[in-house]
Amino acid sequence: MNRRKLITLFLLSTLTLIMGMMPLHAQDPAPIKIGVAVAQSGTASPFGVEQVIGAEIAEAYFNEKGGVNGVPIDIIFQDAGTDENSAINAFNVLMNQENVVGIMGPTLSQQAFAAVPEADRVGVPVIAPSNTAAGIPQISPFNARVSAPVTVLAPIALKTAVELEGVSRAVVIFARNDAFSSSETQLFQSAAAEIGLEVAAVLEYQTTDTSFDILASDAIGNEPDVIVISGLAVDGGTLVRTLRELGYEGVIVGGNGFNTPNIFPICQEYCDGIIVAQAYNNQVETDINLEFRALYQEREGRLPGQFPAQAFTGIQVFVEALIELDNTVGLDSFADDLAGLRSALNDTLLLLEYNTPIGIISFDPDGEVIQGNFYVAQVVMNEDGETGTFSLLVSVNVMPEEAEATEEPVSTPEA
Ligand code: 1QQ
Repeated sequence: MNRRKLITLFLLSTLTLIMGMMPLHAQDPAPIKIGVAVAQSGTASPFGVEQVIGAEIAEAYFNEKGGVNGVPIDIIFQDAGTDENSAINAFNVLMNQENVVGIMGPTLSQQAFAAVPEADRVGVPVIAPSNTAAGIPQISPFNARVSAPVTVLAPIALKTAVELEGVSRAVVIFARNDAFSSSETQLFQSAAAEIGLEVAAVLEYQTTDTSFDILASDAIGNEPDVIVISGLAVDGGTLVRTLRELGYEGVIVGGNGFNTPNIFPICQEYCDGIIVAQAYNNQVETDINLEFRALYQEREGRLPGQFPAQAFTGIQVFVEALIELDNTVGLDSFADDLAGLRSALNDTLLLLEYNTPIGIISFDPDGEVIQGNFYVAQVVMNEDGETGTFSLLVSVNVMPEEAEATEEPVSTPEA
């Protein structure tokens, strides 16, 4: 064999090898990109970091189960910060540069009112993992939430405080520059009126405030036996701390902003006793929750709270809707039609029922979550004054078709 034949043979066999590899490569489809835009920085990050953990656990969990009929999902994180503009920017990067099929985010309702209209313009489905203010699903037909509205949660917490602690005179405090806090306090105030709880004063502050001495003195001066706070984790936790330092000994009811163990290092031993309503409880023994709880505990060395559970759920909604869409229409049929895929995904996700760590959920046509189980917990701090648990007080079942909520007190602590 001469040199030229040898080269030709070499080239031919290399070509065969490459061609042999090509179909294999073509069968290995690109992962499906799902965007997550939550608060990885700023004062909402106590919630956002927990949401990242929930989303990462979901990514690994569903990929382990085969992703979307064999195609893995790839979660693209983009820090949505704590303000409106950062959320808008994160949404734009995910939609227009990363070409994700859908977005889970942002963390705050305040941000959602600014960022979701951007997704609406482009036609990208958005799952809100923690936006609880009134009006969130109505921002856009492309917006659904897995975070139950405060309409359900706030009155439950207040009723529990009255029933368990016998309180009668409240001071209500809220952060006026935050959409969620302003929305939640309305519900606390009307729930107070409904159950005959006297409201001695309604006081306001801003989430950017750093000193709460004047506010706390003012609140205490009204001689309440319960103080009801609608704020976020850092400001709310600092307010609790200040109230206790100034000698307040009554009951404290916190809203959804208190629903993360990340408040523990903020109010420390003074977090003890805060009553808070929750849309998730980690003691629920469904298969999916036991799996989620074990994965979270293995990774974080503690039990999960509401924010990672809702974030896991948001990703689950996307994955299961994508599987349904693939089974019915075939994701391949969209080829390069990303807009068509996004729109079909939005339509599909609104129609399904999901068995998730937060229970069995579905959506109404607006994208409002339909969820049956809620809980009231009380913070129990450990000796170290840094760690603690949400101990379960009451479990509430509010199925929409039932006229009245049934309540059963629970004795098992959340541990
Ligand atoms: C909202 C909230 C916050 C407490 C979530 C982090 O519920 O902004 O709607």
